[in-house]
Amino acid sequence: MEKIIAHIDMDAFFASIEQVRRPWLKGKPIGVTNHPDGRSVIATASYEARAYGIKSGMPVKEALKLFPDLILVKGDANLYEKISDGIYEILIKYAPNVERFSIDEAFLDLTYKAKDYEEARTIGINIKKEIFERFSLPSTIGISYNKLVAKIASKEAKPNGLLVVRKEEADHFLKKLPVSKIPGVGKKIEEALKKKFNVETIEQLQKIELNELIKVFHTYGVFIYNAAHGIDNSEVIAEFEKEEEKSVGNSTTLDFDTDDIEIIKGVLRRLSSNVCYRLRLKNLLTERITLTIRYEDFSTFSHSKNIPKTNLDSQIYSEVLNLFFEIYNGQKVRLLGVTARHLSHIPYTLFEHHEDKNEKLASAIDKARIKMGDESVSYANSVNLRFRLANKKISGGNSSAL
Ligand code: TTP
Ligand code: MG
Repeated sequence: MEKIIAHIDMDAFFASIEQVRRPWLKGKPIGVTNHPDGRSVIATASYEARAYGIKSGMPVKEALKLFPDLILVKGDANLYEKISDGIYEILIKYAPNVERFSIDEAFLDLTYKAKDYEEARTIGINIKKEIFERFSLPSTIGISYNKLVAKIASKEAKPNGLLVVRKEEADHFLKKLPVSKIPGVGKKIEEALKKKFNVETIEQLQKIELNELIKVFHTYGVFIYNAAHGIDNSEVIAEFEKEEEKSVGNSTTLDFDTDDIEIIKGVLRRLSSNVCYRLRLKNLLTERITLTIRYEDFSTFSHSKNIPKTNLDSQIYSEVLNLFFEIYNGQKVRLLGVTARHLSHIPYTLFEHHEDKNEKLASAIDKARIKMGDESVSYANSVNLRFRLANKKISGGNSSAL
């Protein structure tokens, strides 16, 4: 059955809120920041300020150089979160499946709520109206047959818009857009596509074969290929379903058994990086790390540690390394695994430079490109099961056997 998905994104969210509670700022070029004294970055700018080139993530100093009359407003994260909660309360009245994607974005699965796109459009109009009546805030909605195209549609319809892209219209709609409109395609990927394939538009990207993209971007190439063709089979994950995520793990059997510490360190670094990348994709932090070692004789040991909440490569790698040296017995290693447990959702990151985050994601993807044996990225449960099947010895001390 073809789905009907809506993506809602509030317009200049923080700036619009500030313009509502300080009506004299309405229609003015404002920038919301944590430190109006110039030490921080612009979290977001009103559309009036965007006309002067002011963007999210821009250092305040740079913004003032570009447009000295910019009005700086100190942000109020608690208020924005409260309003975000209020918007969510409105959305769940319209669809049981609502996925909160960021502080001001959500996906709604309207498949069983709307019999066709016209009904979905009416629901969209009503949602926009109710949010405006309750909070005086403008929003934009994209409606399509999957999350990807719905999200691109809402971006194209901004501000205060509503755009329906039917499945049969999607190809035409996507073709004319630059590749940067694909969510997740940041500056680095954009540059690589230009350099390697001379590709700038989605229409040009559609002409590149899947295997060519995989050669350059590895698994991320599959995502880029699918996105260019409007393919996205991911589900709208309602908030109550999200809680089920218990662990994220990554393990690999090495190409050859080794006791070369440098090789082992390299593999642990990549495993940590892959786990972190997956955590970041799912907006999760971990508080417990488990390292698994299987030696050449198939004996398998695991060792865990509670750590401060994180999803950063460097922090997790250094903890994993400590765990390794605490239990390593000098034998040749056959398999290594890193698992993150005790997961929690990241509180909405405010005032963060999202472009940096994308760059971090992109560099994590780059690292993941390096092939490591029969690398398997999987959830810990399935990894555990496979380990249990092959497990021979059980370790003592404070390590726990799988
Ligand atoms: P966005 O939805 O990306 O931006 P926006 O709502 O301000 O504007 P648009 O109309 O283009 O959707 O982000 C939502 C809020 O998240 C934004 O108002 C402020 C905050 N934010 C940051 O704190 N830092 C950032 O780098 C970005 C992009 C957003
Ligand atoms: Mg927004």
